[in-house]
Amino acid sequence: MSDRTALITGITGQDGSYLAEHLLELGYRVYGVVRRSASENFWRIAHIRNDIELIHGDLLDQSSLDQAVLRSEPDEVYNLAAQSFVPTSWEQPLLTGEFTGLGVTRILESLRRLDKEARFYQASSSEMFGRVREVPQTELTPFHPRSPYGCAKAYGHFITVNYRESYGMHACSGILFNHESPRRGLEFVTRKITHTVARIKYGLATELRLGNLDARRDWGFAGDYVRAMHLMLQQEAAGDFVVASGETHSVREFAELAFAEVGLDWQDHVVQDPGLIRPAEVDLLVGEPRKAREQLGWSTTVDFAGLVKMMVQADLEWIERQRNKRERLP
Ligand code: NAP
Ligand code: F7E
Repeated sequence: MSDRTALITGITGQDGSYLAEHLLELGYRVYGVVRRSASENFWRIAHIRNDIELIHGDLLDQSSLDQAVLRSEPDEVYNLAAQSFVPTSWEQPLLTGEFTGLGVTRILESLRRLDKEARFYQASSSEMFGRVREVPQTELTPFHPRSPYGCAKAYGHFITVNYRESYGMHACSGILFNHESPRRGLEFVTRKITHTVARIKYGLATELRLGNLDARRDWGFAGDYVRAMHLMLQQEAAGDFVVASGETHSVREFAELAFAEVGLDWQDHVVQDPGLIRPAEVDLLVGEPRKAREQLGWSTTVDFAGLVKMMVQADLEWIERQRNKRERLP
């Protein structure tokens, strides 16, 4: 068992919930930063709500981050909070820059001034590679972001490197490729597909509207990827690591497999919607996770087909539970 303490921003998100579970299993005391909201959004952490401590704070508000650091006295800080949906970053480029970019500096500043010994993890993204300069992408591949989100993440990445080099902080950046799960937000393409497939199967929908079917992503399971975050902070020297499956698949392939999982043909239901095409696209992402495998001893437990199956089955069960709940209502 560990006597270590972790502070997680973005604990209500997909990765935050899996990371909190993982750290609790390792015996950590876990604190999470949550934004105040009129209606709580804690469904991903409901099952561990009594095992963690939540602190109100916002990446826009320096004093709340200071308070979170002072109250939790963390050994490790995981900065997972961000405006993380790429299309929204074109609609709200300034806010995305504030949360996803400058927010990283705010939390680094809290640590620099109050707790320089705490180890820091920054959630960097394959979206920084954008119009890719080489295939596959490694820790040394130059960035060419293609969205305001990618630009903000590139800033967050380099400010993390800068605090490591300027102040000797143990600050790591995980360049994570797409990772998914039944806890993924419904707006992301994988969950949009699996949730709609389940709705179609139950007769609640007939079509699935998608944008670019040819876009290729390197998709993995979020539960695997949060283990890599923790491993990075256990290394003697801080560094940057690509975390990826090393395989690439198209949106079309994902849809084909998801419909096949429930015995349907994707071509009978998928409609291409030009309104969902992005102003600039990242066409081909595939990561080379050799450094993470060799230095961290990290590996995946779920492959592409396993991920699609897991997500479709979870959405079928979720809809089934909703139906049963409704039937039990008087
Ligand atoms: P997510 O589900 O969208 O979660 C984002 C989290 O950030 C939520 O808990 C959200 O809180 C919180 N948040 C947003 N703005 C905030 C603010 N101003 N102050 C405090 N908290 C704020 O994202 P995810 O998929 O778990 O991803 C985790 C991190 O990894 C993100 O930084 C993302 O950009 C990055 N990343 C993700 C992937 C991926 O494939 N999933 C790949 C590479 C990098 P609310 O619940 O209040 O909205
Ligand atoms: O899109 C295409 C879309 O929104 C994947 C975030 O976690 O991973 C995520 O960003 C691809 C794109 O994820 C639809 O054009 C087609 O090419 O699921 P997504 P993303 O943009 O890759 C990175 C690594 C992050 O860091 C981000 O935080 O799918 N696509 N049709 C569609 N995408 C969506 N959302 N909806 C569609 O209907």
